[in-house]
Amino acid sequence: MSERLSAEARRQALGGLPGWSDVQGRDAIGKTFVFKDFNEAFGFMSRAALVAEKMDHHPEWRNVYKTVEVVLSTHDAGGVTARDIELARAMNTIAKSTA
Ligand code: H2B
Repeated sequence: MSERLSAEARRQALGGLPGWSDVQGRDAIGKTFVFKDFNEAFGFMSRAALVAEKMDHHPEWRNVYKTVEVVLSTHDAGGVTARDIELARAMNTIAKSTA
């Protein structure tokens, strides 16, 4: 099982993840993605869902029209682990190529 990242490791990881930041009040990271329209937002979610399922690591997320709010935390570990960083990175890559 993955271990929670140290404060320093997490700070460094977030430095390389544009748009991601600590979630207030809990041990998690989050990002709000805004797309052109619902079609693009849902396309992003579909592709991210396939990656998440393959990783067996799943996001908490909420979609309203063209906005997707994502929160990542490793529930089994009670906080942010390398698995969250990996999924966050994959989501940024998917969002870049979603158009
Ligand atoms: N997703 C997330 N975000 N955190 C987890 O701890 C987690 C998960 N655990 N997806 C997985 C599923 C676990 O429950 C299964 C049994 O592997």
